[in-house]
Amino acid sequence: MRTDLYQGHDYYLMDEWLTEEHKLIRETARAWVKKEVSPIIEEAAEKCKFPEHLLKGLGEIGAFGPYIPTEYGGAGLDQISYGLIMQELERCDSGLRSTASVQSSLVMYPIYKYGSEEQRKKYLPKLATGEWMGCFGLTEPDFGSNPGGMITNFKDMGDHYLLNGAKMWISNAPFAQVAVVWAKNEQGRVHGLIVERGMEGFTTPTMHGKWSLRASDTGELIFDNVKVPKENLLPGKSGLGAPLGCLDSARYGIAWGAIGAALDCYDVALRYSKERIQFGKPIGAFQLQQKKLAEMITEITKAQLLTYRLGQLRNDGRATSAQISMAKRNNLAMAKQIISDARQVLGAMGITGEYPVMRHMMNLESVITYEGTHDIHLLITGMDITGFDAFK
Ligand code: TGC
Ligand code: FAD
Repeated sequence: MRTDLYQGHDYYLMDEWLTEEHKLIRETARAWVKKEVSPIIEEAAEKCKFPEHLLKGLGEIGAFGPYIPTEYGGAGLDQISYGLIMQELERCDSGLRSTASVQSSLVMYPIYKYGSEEQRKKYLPKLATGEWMGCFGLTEPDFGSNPGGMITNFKDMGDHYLLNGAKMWISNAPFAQVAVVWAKNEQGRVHGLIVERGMEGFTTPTMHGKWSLRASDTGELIFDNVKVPKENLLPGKSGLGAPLGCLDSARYGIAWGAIGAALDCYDVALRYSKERIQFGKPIGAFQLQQKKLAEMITEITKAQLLTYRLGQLRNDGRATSAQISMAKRNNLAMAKQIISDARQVLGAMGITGEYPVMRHMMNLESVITYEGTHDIHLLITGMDITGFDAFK
């Protein structure tokens, strides 16, 4: 098993912009990851199973609902803190970050933002500790990039709603106690419903055969005449803007997470380039390897600057959805390129589980697709700057 020797990289001295609390939060997450996750992550990815014993620890480091107010069990932190935690988790594995960002931004956030006071009190404290886990059902077999076409629906039966349909590619579904599900009412309006494990007609089959994000559990959500109590409807917002508003928060976390994956691969490649001798010299002494490493730290630094600024805008409540799309798209493309170059620096060792590079490379194939694909985010930027909608 490889010892996790990771040290952060801060080429433009951005730590000077962090508070002592930010640094403490980052160090706490990093130390926990090194002790509890790094030693087992490779095996979890091989087995294609999220290590559920980690949930309690994720709750303890504040990874579930970092920015949800403390009165509901959240950590009450700012957006930079949230980003730093996501960066440290994805530095280890995208699946680990995925588990935390779904819980925080796609389950706790909609319940906090659109839920009733009773719903907040019932669900948020248990979700914050990881005692209950949640998942977010938006994507359907025939509606991925275009969730507005969804066919999952519910009918008002007087004393309850009757939910029918299916969701696919749902992170955390196989073990979640709670699902925030987006479905259309009889008028075709999208609403969020809280569906609980154990409700008759609700099943969550695991999806098998993934070569990416293997340390995260992915499943389907099947609703076959599920009776959902009326008090489980999220009353605060309806329409497609409700689920898309949650995506803003998750996409922001992913932008930080991608930097984490890139930093890990840069860190490994830099160290390897100083140790691996060929032709009588460390390979880091050859210009071609230096080009790769120099470009890696340049691109990481640019992404760090972009994302820190986005965090400031979010703290001020001024970040737009299009700005978030730009960061998610840019940082994923950046991380994918860096990981590909890092794999080359490592030669044959780069394809083994001895190093994390190949696992990160496979993970990012999911991350660049979920929460809006690379192309969808480009079209969001295109629409923002031209005013023309090129989706349809
Ligand atoms: P469009 O007509 O543009 O918008 C419908 C309504 O939504 C509003 N809106 C937003 N509101 C808040 N935040 C955003 N980011 C928003 N984007 C749009 C919009 O203003 C409008 O409001 P209103 O009041 O006028 O009705 O919708 P469209 O059907 O044309 O679609 C636009 C498009 C393509 C950008 C959108 O559908 C989209 O983002 N598609 C990508 C789908 C996606 O990202 N799915 C993610 C599923 S969840 C997931 O992947 C979790 S992985 C988690 C993990 O494991 O980490
Ligand atoms: P499609 O929408 O079929 O797109 C296929 C291709 O067509 C893409 O390249 C896309 O960019 C392109 N395309 C589509 N529309 C246009 C257009 N208008 N113009 C140009 N190109 C276009 N979803 C959830 O709801 N909850 C989850 O927890 C969740 N977790 C996931 C976990 C994993 C591991 C993965 C892989 C996915 C997950 N998803 C989840 C689903 C994810 O959000 C969708 O896969 C994603 O939104 C893309 O949808 P799709 O796969 O159906 O691709």
